This record gives sequence, structure tokens and C-alpha cells, in this order.
Amino acid sequence: MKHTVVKVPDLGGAESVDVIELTLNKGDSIEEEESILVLESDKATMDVPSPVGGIFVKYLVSEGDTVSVGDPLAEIETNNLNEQNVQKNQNTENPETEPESDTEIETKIEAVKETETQTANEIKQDPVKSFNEENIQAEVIHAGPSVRMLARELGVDLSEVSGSGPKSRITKDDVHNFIKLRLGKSSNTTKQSSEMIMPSVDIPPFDNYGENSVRSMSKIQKITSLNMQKNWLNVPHVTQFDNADITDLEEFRGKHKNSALEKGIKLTPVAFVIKAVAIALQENPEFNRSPLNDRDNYVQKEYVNIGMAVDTEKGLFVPVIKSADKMGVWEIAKNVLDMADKARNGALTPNEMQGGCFTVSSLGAIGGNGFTPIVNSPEIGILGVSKAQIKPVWVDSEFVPRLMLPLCLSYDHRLINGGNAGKFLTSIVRLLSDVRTMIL
Ligand code: CAO
Repeated sequence: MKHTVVKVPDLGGAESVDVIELTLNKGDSIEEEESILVLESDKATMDVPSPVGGIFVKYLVSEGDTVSVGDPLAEIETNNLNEQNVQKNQNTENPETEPESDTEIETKIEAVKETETQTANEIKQDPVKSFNEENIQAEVIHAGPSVRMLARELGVDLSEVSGSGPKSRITKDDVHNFIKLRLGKSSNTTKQSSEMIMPSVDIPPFDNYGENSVRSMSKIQKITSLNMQKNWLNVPHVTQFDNADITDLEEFRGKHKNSALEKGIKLTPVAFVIKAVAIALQENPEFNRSPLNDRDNYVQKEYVNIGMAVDTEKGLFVPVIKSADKMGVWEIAKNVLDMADKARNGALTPNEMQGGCFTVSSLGAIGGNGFTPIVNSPEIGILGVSKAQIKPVWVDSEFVPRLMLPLCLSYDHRLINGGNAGKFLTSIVRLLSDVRTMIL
């Protein structure tokens, strides 16, 4: 077995392009010519086809990165036979194997449009089409070759489909949602459900109401916006709440805070929360899963990598603390500090933001009693942490003041039920309430 590095192909004249969609997961088997990711130039999007069949190992870029011709994109595990094909396919001297340029893609778009016209005419009276009909037809359709192929296979006219990607680019999910909508409509699905699938809202004439200006989102804001909407629409969320008594933990932290500082470590409650989550994931392996898009299978992970939401001026970053289960609280605290610094200085590498199993989002330093965080799919859960406050707690026969930490666990209800979540959250509460169980 050998690892083959897939590189950015000829970009048809564009100097650099953005990586806008990573479509594969580690271990996916892929066929030659199957799309591995989507790039976008100012003019068009293009799927990058794999030059060889094999097993997908990892991406060497993240969504939002800017890349140029020849930059490494991904690693694929191939056998020797495939290796020979790679050399053949990556030979740019051979015009038959040259990657498609933007112009070629656009030409194909026109060809596909022609073949789709008949279907479009057939469903002209269809109320689904009346949704934003004029706008859709006036615009160039943005969709990669694999989405076009899927649309052809399913007999979907792309001019009928509303794109949820950047610049209204149509994704495979949009095509699937369109089909669902059509099927639902034919079995008397209500207009209300079609509005739920179509995410656009009408923009009012803000100028009528006062001074305003239109501003561009940063790249990270655009990616976050797209991911949040995708996760919100695709993941059936439930959030459960509990409070951990961290009075003893705070006493312990207070005792060690200064000695930690001498070693350059800031010992905040977040490090203890991450340690507790790492242990709870081992005790409750059902929270260390990811559902697969085939709807029949899921991935069970045996490693424990925890993402940590970091708020920066540029937007929200989620660096990942790898193998958190193998670290002590001190080492985790050092990682929290380093990763948060890197996020704020824009110094995180793509690798440092990949591979998470579960995310912790702490708003404890800011305030609030609780919130409902959005699952960072394909992870299956996220723990929101709010501000610890002293509350009266009934102990034996009296109220005593205890420092209570509000925890909010959102999870993907496709694979996790309320009982699983109750057990997982109870594990976290128990661990945080008895710091010895984490330290030992
Ligand atoms: N309750 C009370 N106090 C808390 C607390 C909590 N839950 N969590 C942290 N604190 C305290 C810390 O102890 C520290 O005080 P001391 O210096 O007296 O010990 C202070 O708040 C500041 O902490 P910090 O923010 O510097 O460090 P942290 O380890 O608590 O958090 C990080 C690190 C990166 C998680 C945080 O800075 C951050 O960016 N949080 C925002 C995450 C976010 O935006 N989530 C939302 C995502 S969805 O929109």
C-alpha cells in the first residue's frame, strides 16, 4: 500500500482558488475520477477528481484555505496497480487526462442545461418552481460536475434547485432536499414544510428604515455561517441541562493556580471540563460516533480528540486537542492556552482544526445561565459551559452555598437518545463534582 498525494490540477488560468467543500471522511473508499473536494475561483466552482481509486486517508487543507496549482490537497492510500494509474493520470503532457478548466466546465453546464430543458418544461406549472423562479432563471447555475451528474441521474433540473452554498452554489444535499420536497409534495406535504426546506428569507428594504451599509463577511464568518446552517438543518438537535457542583474543584484550582502560572500554565475551569468530557467519552462510547450519510451505518471512534470553540476578532475557530484522554489536566490547560493564542493570532494549521470527536464551547468567562449550542457535525455532541455561580443547595437538612457550573449538552438525536445523553451528562457532572476522580 502506498500513499498518493493529490495536488491542485490546472486551474484554467486562475492563479489561486478557495477550498470550499471537503466531502470525504477518513477511511472512505473512492473510485478513480470521483470528486474529493470542491474548489472555487471568482468565476466558477470545480470538483477535483481523484486520479486514482483507493482509500481516503486525510485532507492536507481545510475549508477556506486558498491554494494554487500543484499544492497538495489530500492523501489517498492506493495499491501498486492504482499507483501506475496515478502516474498516467497526472501526466499533464497528455491532453486527454488534463483536468477540466473552468471554460470546459461551463461548456458542459450549457450542454447539461439543454438536456434539462425538456424536464423543466414538463414541470413548468409546478408550485415548487414558483419559489424564486425569476431569480433562479436569471442567474448562472453554480454547481460542480459531481452535483450535475447526480442531478442528471435523478432527473432533476438544476434551474429548479435553490443552492445553499456560497454564491448560491448547489450542493448534493440541495439536490436530495429538492427530491424530498417533490416526493413530499406528491404525498400532500404542506406548503409550510417546503418553506422549512428552503432557507432563504425575504430581505426588507432597509434603506426605508434608516442609515445602513452592506459589509462583506470574513472568510471564517462565511464558513461558519454555512456550517451552522448545514448542521442546524441536517441534525435533529436536543439540548439537556444540568449543574455540576465545582466548589471542591475551585478550591483545588485555587491552590494550584499560582504554581501552574510559574510553569506558564493558566489553570482555568475549561481544562477540567475537557478532561471530564474525555473520560466521559470513554465511559459512554456512543457519544464518540459519527452517523454516515448512507443512513445505515455509523463510525465508532476509538480515539478521543476534543474541539474547543475559541472566539476571536475574525470569528469562531475550533482547534482540536488531540488524544485528550491521554493527557493530565495540566497538559490540557497548556494546550487550551496555546491553541487559543494561535487561534487569536491566526496561526492555527489546518491539521490543528481537524479530527475532533466532540466540542466544548465555554462562555463561562462571559456570563449567562445556559444556551443551546449547535452540534459541530459529523461530531455527535457539543457541551456548552456557562458561568459558575454560588447557589443555595439543599445538603442533608439545610441550604449551603455551593459553586454550581451550568452545563448544556446538545446532541444529534439520530444516534443518541435522551437516556444516553442523561448518562453522559451525569458522568461529566460526577467527574467535575469530585475532582479526585479526574486527577487520579
Ligand atoms: N465560570 C466562571 N468563571 C469562568 C468559567 C466559568 N465557567 N470559565 C472560565 N472562567 C474564568 C476563568 O477562571 C478566568 O478567571 P481567572 O483568571 O480568575 O481564573 C476567566 O474566566 C477568563 O478565562 P479565559 O477566557 O481567559 O480562559 P478559559 O480557559 O476560561 O477559556 C476559551 C478559554 C478559549 C474557551 C475562551 O477564551 C473562549 O474563547 N470562549 C468563547 C467560546 C465561544 O465563543 N463559544 C461559543 C461558540 S458558539 O457561538
